Amino acid sequence: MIIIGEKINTSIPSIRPAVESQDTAQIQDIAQKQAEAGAHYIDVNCGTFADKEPELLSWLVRTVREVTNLPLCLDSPNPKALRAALQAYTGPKPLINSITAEKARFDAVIPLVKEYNTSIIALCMDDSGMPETADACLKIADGLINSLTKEGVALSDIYIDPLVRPVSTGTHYGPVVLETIRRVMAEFPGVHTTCGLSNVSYGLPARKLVNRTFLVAAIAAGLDSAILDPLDKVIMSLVYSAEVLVGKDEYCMNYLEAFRDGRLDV
Ligand code: THG
Repeated sequence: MIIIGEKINTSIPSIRPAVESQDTAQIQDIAQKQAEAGAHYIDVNCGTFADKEPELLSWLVRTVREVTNLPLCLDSPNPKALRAALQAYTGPKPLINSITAEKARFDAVIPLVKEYNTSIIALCMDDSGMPETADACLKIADGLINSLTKEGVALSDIYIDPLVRPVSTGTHYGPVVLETIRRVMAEFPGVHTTCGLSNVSYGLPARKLVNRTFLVAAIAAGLDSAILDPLDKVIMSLVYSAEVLVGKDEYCMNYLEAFRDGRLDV
């Protein structure tokens, strides 16, 4: 499971002032903690600062890269911010978060993917909006995978995100995501799937319970990457144990290592 650590995001109340005041120590501390907790990518998002986003995102890139060798997940819909971040970036292949099948956004982001040789998260969304059925989601995913590979992007650099919506606003949203994950993984071998968990529980009490249960269901459907809080010991424990159960942890090595390190919540 490829873990994308979500904690450096200015929509989190404690992060917003840290980014605004360019508090290097606080951002570096959160980056290091996520790396120690087992993240494979560190997501950076300062989307709440619309006009200062290029400047702040590149500051985040430099600040985080100083303390970790992990690649970054550059989380912005804004091509100007993404370009500034990529110019500031040195290190292992980064992950752009994200492109969509909306024509203007696709055309603005694809040159960055090619020029900087990045991996890419592709959201199941096009100019007609967000799909309501797994069939519609698959059709968009199929189009995105085709367009990206035509541009020379390797299947292993593509992460399809079905876009999780709150189950409190539609009973079909849970099954749509799970079916989309299952079908993308079956029909496009080599492509990754990823998603953010927290939207699923929006509007419900005890949200963590719903997020955690959803994660396990999504792993059972084939999800091989997730944007989540790696400092949540319970959620990381569920990742390790679910991966054993779906046959993705040979000899239970990762699970046993996590146990030995005291990283499992039991
Ligand atoms: N797909 C893609 N990118 C995304 C999302 C997605 N980027 C943004 C978002 N959704 C994922 N990132 C976050 C970051 C923080 C929180 C939720 C989603 C958040 N964190 C709280 C915290 O850290 O304090 C609480 C975490 C918890 O306890 O669950 O709210 O869907 N491609």
